[in-house]
Amino acid sequence: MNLLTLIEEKIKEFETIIIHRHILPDGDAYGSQLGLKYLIQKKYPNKKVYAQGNNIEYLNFIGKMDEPVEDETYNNALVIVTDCANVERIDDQRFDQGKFLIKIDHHPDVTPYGDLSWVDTSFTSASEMVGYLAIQAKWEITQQAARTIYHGICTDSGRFYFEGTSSRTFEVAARLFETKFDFQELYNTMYSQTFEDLAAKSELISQATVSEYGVGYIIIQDQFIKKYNFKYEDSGKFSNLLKGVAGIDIWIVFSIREDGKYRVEFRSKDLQINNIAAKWGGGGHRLAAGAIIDNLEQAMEIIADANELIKGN
Ligand SMILES: [Mn+2]
Repeated sequence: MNLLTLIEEKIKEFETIIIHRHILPDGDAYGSQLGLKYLIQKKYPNKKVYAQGNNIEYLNFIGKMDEPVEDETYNNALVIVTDCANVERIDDQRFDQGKFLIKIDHHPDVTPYGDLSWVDTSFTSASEMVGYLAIQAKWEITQQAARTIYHGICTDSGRFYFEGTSSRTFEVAARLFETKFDFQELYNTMYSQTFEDLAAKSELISQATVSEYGVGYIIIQDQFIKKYNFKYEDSGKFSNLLKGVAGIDIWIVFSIREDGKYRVEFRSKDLQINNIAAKWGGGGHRLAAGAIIDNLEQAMEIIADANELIKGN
């Protein structure tokens, strides 16, 4: 039996299914988690399917998390974790309390986990994997599931722009479009911003630094977050502010967290960047990675490494 059939079989077997994804969720985390939930609910209306983890306000238009389930609910449950490479980053650490654990992810398999693991870095997104699973399993795809999964593919692939976009990505997207979900409404929502957002971006751009080798970086401090009334987890939306700027080959955003540490988002035009993230205990894809560091001295070490990387190529 192939891997996808095994996953299908497990979903068929369990009456309770609990789906987790990574902390600081993005469109793909939500898309793969909720998309899978909606698909299973349509296919098996009598099963109990729960999405767990913190509810993130800016993703409410995609869907909402379920209330945290009771610990006992895990006893006879199938747990599926999507879009999360390592166990430390799984939102709600009870993920290992179920009867059977499945990992579905498109990041490099640095820390393998799960009784069953479907990891394939050739997918743009975990959402694309979930869409692909639905097609292979011949599950009915509702407009709600299609919208959710499509959003995840769009955010992780930069709307079919980033590395990894393939003919399969378009095949999955085409199948989602067949449901005739309102993609204009989705685009209008996902690409709309407030004037405050625009002002905030303009402030960050004006404070950005570009090194002589072409490393562009932005530092987001408490003051900025308070000024614009952002939440700490919102800073992810600035990851690509310096993308597509001539002369910038690597762009990095350091943003303060509630605990005083800094979240680092690395992006690169074509040089492999995830090695630098891994040096600080982070990881990710070749051209898009993340890490958490303690202070701005470490940030400067990262900039120095990025400069070296460009210099050496
Ligand atoms: Mn992803």
